[in-house]
Amino acid sequence: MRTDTGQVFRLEDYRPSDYLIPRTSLAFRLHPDKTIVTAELTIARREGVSKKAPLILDGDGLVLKRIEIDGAPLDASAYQATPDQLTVPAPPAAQNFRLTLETEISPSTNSALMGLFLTSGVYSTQCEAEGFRRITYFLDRPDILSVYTVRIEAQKRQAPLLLSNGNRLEIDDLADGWHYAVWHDPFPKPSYLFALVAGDLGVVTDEFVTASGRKVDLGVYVEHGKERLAAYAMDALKRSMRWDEEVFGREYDLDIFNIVAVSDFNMGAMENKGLNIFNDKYVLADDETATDADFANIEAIIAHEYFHNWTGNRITCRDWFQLCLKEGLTVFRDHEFSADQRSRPVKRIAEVRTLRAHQFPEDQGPLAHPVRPRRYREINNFYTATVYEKGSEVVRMIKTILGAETFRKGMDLYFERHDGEAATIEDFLKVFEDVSGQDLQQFALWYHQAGTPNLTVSASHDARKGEFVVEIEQSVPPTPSEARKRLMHIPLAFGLVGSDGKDIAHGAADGAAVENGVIHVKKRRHVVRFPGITERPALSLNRGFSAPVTLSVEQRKEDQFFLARHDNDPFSRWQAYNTLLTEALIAAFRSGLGGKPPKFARQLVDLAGAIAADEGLEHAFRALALTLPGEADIAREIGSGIDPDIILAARNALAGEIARSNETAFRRLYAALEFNGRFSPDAASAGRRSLRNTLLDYLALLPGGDELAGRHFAVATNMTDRAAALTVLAHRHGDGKLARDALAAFEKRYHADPLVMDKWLMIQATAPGAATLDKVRALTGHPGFTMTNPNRVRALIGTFASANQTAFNRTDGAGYDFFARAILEIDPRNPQLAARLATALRSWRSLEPVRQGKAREALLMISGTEGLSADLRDIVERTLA
Ligand code: B3K
Ligand code: ZN
Repeated sequence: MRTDTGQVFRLEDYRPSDYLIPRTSLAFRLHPDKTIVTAELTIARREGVSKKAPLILDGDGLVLKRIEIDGAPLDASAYQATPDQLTVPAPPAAQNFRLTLETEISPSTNSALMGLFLTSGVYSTQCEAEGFRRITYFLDRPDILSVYTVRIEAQKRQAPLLLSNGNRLEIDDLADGWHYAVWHDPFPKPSYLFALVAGDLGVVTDEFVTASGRKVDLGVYVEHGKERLAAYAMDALKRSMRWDEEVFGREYDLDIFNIVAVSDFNMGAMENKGLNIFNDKYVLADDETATDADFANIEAIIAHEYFHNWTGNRITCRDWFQLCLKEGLTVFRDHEFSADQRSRPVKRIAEVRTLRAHQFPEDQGPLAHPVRPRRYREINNFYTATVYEKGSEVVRMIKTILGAETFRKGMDLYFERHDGEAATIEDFLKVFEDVSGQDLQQFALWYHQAGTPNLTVSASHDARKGEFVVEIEQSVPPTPSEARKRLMHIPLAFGLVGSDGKDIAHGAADGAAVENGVIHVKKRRHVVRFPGITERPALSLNRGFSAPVTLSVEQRKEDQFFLARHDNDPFSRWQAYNTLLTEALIAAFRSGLGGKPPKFARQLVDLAGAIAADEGLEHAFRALALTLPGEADIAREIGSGIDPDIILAARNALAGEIARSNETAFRRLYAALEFNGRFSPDAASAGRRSLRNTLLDYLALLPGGDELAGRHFAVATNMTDRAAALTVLAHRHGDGKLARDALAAFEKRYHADPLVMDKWLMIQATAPGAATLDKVRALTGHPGFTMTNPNRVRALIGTFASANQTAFNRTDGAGYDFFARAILEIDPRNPQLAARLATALRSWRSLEPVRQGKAREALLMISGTEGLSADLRDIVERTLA
């Protein structure tokens, strides 16, 4: 483990390296704790660099066994090797030379899961961001592009399968039961995209013929016996390949594309060139084991990693500050893919919910950073919702500002101009300036300034003048990265909705650039006047969530209700009802603080029934509209002085009232949505299940609710319904026999399937109420749980901290204490996992004083511990700052 050196990396310090590595040959002789890695690097001094420039390579925990230059061993005085660095102070004067390095590494004890590791009998790698330096000394930075040839030797019985990037050149037997394979990747790539897999796995194969008629062999490798569970992933891969050709004009470039599923992995998946490595959670699925949400995630992540082949691999990042160049853009691409494969409005609502749940709190708390950060201590801590999700929103805004056609021209130019390069955000913005002739300087602030901008809006109608006036003011709150903010360019899509629900055509407005239904907010304050408006319209704002901002709109309740029923933009229609619900819940929270029971408007409660029954709306849309804002959503909107118990009580009260008032309609619909046909994971079928399960959630609050949920559980024919019913039972009727029986039945059925048991752990970890802590503590001793597998830890401890407001934030601080101890136990083994978990404490300052004090104690306990990893120390210190 690397302990903290306290070193801060700064964007302005970037400079090109003195040396390049045009070719890299690696030979692995695989052994659990004595793998020999021989690297033969062609080193080239960059044009114009002094012959005296020392060669300094990165390492991380390495032991150097042998070093040669141009075939001659190096005298001990000619180099210095520490675990973290190799220095050759006076390399040969020639422009090019060959450096041979031999290192010995231990994959079986590599519990950090960075570099080469052996878990569950499979050797695999993870090199992004800086894991390659745990394999051999290298210029381990993304602007060093090299052509790799990789030879893998292993015992054939243990590892009949030997994979690396690119195309396979050779495979043959060796003496004593060993064999080898040689792989060659013709595309120069950064070291973070190197990958190796060796083991004994099953495979599903298929092929894809590209638009230009080239055949690509596809393989999805999984544990033996699980091949059947890889069918959906394979299908998603082929759909992704076709989509990228059709929508972005991007064809796959190698003859082989492989995906390998592994069960111990720190992240979702990794886009290594031609050899994507996946957390098995995002590959394996069938109706018996996966929920509709799992299917949707698999589709999105398969697409995401595949799309990286062009946005990330062919064009990579100059340095890690540019991470959003590949991540934000690739998230945008996978969002568009899912929108095209499923329902665009439903997908958009889901994206915005995710953005608000993960990115907004980050932007509003101590870990806020710009989409393109300017400094970091540990780059692994910057794979954040801001870089990914807000990064995607920024690309979406470019498309909104330029229009679809010009955006596509810009993307084409980006691929043409930068293919084979390591690029920057400036390069990316420049292509759009070049194709559009627009100056994007002010817009670029979205990359440079952290914080969620707020727009304060009010509108008035002058019937006599026939004028509708909208006043907009922008502000960007200070964040740790920038105390003072500059004014942003915010593209605000809008509509003026008439009493028939249709948009009123509006003539030229003055006071701001209004173009194609978008107000371009660029100044602090805009007054936008719409002439010729005789009837007072309802103002529909930020349609499709055109900008990732918060809005404070002065709006009449009647207008909000009107939009919730009639806005012709489906996103805004959902938003209007969601805002009404949120406001009602905040009011209920405030009256709860004063010890008064909440009161909810009849109209609000009745609207739920009307939405549920509206046949003009997709099932999935109705389900999303009927899902009340989560406890964390409500807390975020309240902002400070949070008491999660009062929020839960308010939310339960509203849910109960909606259920009681709409009982008849809900029961009828619940029955009508029953479906006994063949399972399909498609969006329409999933939407139907989702609406029915949302109704179950309400009906379970009524007398006999536990029996209803018990029945739903007993007759379920797929995991979506089964998990939904189990959640209702465990969360709403946790003390009852039906809940206990269902949990036991689920465990009995799936005890041998760790991924399904993760759901069982998660459902229990998220049951509201202080008592859940003891349950979670007990579950850490369950035979299916282990602190050494990231998926298990995230399912039980991660969800407990990030998704159980009441139990985690217990007033006595016991939730924080348990959590802090778990993090300290994990950190020495797996710093990345520990650091990622710790971000669950980022909103501690918004809690009421007692909980705030307890959370701070837990953070101080972590930061006061000696020998913390760089990863964890960075998060904890920024959280406390
Ligand atoms: N690029 C990887 C993430 C790597 C995370 C390293 N800590 C997966 C992805 O975003 O596609
Ligand atoms: Zn990615």
